[in-house]
Amino acid sequence: MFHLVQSIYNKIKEKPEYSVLILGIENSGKTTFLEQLKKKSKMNFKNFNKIMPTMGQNVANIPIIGENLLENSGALDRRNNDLVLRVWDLSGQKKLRKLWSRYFDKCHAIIYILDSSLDEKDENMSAKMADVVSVFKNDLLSLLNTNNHNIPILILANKQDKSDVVDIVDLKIAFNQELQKTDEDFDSRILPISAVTGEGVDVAVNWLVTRLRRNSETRPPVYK
Ligand SMILES: Nc1nc2c(ncn2[C@@H]2O[C@H](COP(=O)(O)OP(=O)(O)O)[C@@H](O)[C@H]2O)c(=O)[nH]1
Ligand SMILES: [Mg+2]
Repeated sequence: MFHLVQSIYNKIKEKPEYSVLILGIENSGKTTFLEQLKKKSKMNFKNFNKIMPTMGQNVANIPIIGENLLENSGALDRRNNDLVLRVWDLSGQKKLRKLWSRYFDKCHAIIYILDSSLDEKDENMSAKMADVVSVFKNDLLSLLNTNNHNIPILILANKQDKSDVVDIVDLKIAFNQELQKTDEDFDSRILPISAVTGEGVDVAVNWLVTRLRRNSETRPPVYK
């Protein structure tokens, strides 16, 4: 009886909503990652092969139960969620990256996603990664202001399903160097994922939700 009442209550009460930005240069897998979140949440999602380059933005509300997506929570009904991630997939094209910073003050977490795969044409792996790190620095880190110091930053090394990928340790060194240059002590983490297979995505969501809950007094969610 208690569980029934609890379950009905959960369906009708206002839920805390946290905004999460997905940033990263074009082709890194931002939209595929968002579609993977929808897939794991038993929502309608786009066929990964039919995703076109994003011109404006894509937004989706992802239900979370505990620290998990529906797929991993054991629950059958997403209305039993206890919080919502409002996930913004913004365009990574050069001229549109300037718009990212407009979203910083209102967001609760930032995901920076990168393509960590290497193919024959990337004989110079450091050049490819230098670009990824410089966008992280110039379009993200350096535009965060003092109101944003408690925003957790999750860096996702995507496309881990490919045969040749950059060593995660090298990525940690490169990104941590930039993070340490700032005056703020950002809560950050680098995790390997594949947006296509979904590998690593649950761990990533878990890391984020733990931070969002922990920060909920200093960066309160919106109730909707
Ligand atoms: N192999 C592989 N390809 C991926 C992965 N994630 C994205 N892609 C591919 O990378 C390309 C760009 O993905 P998209 O989501 O449009 O990137 P966006 O520009 O950052 O939104 C598409 O061809 C995707 O199928 C992944 O985890 N593994
Ligand atoms: Mg896109």
